[in-house]
Amino acid sequence: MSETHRRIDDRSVLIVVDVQNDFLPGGNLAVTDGDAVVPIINRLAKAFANVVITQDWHTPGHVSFASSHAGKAPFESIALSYGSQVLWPEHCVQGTRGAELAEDLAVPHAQLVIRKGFHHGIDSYSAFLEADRKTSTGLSAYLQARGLSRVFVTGLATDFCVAWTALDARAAGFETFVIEDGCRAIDAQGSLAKAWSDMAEAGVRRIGGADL
Ligand code: VGL
Ligand code: ZN
Repeated sequence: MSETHRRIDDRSVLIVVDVQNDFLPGGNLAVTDGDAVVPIINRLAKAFANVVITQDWHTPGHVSFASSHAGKAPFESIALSYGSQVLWPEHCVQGTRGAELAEDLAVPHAQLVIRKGFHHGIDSYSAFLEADRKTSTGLSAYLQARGLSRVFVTGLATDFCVAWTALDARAAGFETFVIEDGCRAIDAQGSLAKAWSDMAEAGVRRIGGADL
C-alpha cells in the first residue's frame, strides 16, 4: 500500500472506541494492558483534525450482562431474538465511574461523543449498527454529512467493539483502517484471531501508528 493511501487528510476521522474506566485495569471488564492505548491515542489524535469518541453506555440490568440472566456466568453465550449474545460482567452503566472516559485520555478536540448499547434489550459493539443489525446509531449519516470518508479505528477492545466498528464502517462504504498498536484485545476463545481474519476478508486495513 502506498503512503498516499494511509496519509491523514481532511476526509479522515479517528474513531476512539470505548476508552472507558471499566475496560482499563481495575475496571469491571478490564482489558489486559488496556491503559497502554491511552498515551498512544493521545499522540495519534494530534494528527487528526477530525476525531469521534465512542462510549459504551448500558442501562442498569442491560441484556448483555450475565447478572440479568438466571444461572448464567460472564463469558457464556445465550440466544437472543437477534442472535447469539456473549454475556459480560456488568460494565459501563450509564452515569457510573466505570462508564467515564479514561481520565488520562487527552483528546479535547474530539467533535462527537457517540454513546451506544443504551437500548435495554439490544447490545451494540459497533459504533454504527446495534447487535440486531438493523438499528442505526446515526454515525454513518454523521460522517457522510461531514464529508468524512476515511475511518481510522483505535481503542478497546480489538476483537469486539473495535472490530465490529471497523467491519461496519467498511460495509457502509468507508475506507477503513485499524491502528493495531492503539488497540488491546479481550481475546476470549480465539476471538482476536477471528476478528483479524474477518477484518482482512472485508478489506479493513491493518496498520501501525508508525505508518501514519
Ligand atoms: C466491549 C464487550 C462488551 C468493547 C463492550 O468495548 O469491546 N466488549 N461491551
Ligand atoms: Zn458493553
